[in-house]
Amino acid sequence: MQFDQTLLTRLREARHVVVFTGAGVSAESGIATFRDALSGLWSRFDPMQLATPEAFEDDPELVWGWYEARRMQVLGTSPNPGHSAIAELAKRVPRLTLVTQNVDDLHERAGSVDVLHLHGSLHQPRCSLCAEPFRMSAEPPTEPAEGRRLAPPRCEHCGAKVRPGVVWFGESLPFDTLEAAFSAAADCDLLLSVGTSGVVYPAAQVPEIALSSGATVVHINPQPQALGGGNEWLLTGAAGKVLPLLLQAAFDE
Ligand code: BV8
Ligand code: ZN
Repeated sequence: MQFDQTLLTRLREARHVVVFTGAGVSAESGIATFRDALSGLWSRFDPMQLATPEAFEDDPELVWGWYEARRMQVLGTSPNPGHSAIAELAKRVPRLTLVTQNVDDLHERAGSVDVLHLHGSLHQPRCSLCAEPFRMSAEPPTEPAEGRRLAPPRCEHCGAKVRPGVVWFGESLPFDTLEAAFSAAADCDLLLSVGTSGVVYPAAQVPEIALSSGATVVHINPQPQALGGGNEWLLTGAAGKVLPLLLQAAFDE
């Protein structure tokens, strides 16, 4: 894969790089992207319907079962070379801020630290009433993660239902995390947007803020992306392939 020298120079000379990831960065770890995450029991549902407070209110066992199946899937897989390249990039540039829309912990397991999770995490369930964190079993699944209804556990503190620690549609994003992501985007020289279709707001504002603040924005995606012009670049391909090659071309040749 050939990279434009201008792009390589900008990455090498960047003072502050933001990496903004979506479900695509976990695809090569076998984690279905959000829209493909509905198989089996859930194939008849639109994720937009299930990932809402109303759905959990309406049918807690269906929704909790879906998140548990997804959590088990994450526990049963591992980071891919895309996650590892992002962790490696943090050692090659003066400052890197990693902002993810993903609710898995594959960035952390690849060695990234201080990950800004805009949409929460599968691994931090909490009480739906008093917000007390709830400790889940952390051992990988014995049987393959298949779909079944599951009653959500009860909070040890107040007895209310435990809910997934994710941000549902219609819910606000964690304010401090979003603020930190927006200010990093406004400050950075270069933003890598990896594996996101950029349809979900306000997260999708992160690359827009970087671009309007004069940063170079590089999309890494197998699908063509509509580019705004000037400072936007597209590297067509899978994150697990493109990112290691990009680092090698920029820092090792
Ligand atoms: C809020 C956690 C308000 C849950 C998620 C109408 C217009 C505009 C906005 C709205 C609207 N109606 C409602 C809204 C707001 C809504 C929104 O944006 N809706 C969109 C869909 C229209 N947003 C919200 O509700 C947000 N909250 O606005 O609050 C508010 C304000 C004040 C007070 C109270 C409330 C909350 C949004 C958070 C939702 N939660 N996740 C869960 O995971 O179950 S979002 C979820 O979908 C994911 O986290 C991800 O971020 C998002 C997108 O999922 P995917 O499409 O699967 O993933 P992605 O986009 O990353 O696409 C995959 C990409 O990877 C593709 O491009 C593919 O080509 C590429 N790819 C595939 N393989 C690879 C690859 N790339 C690289 N390598 C590969 N190998
Ligand atoms: Zn409670």
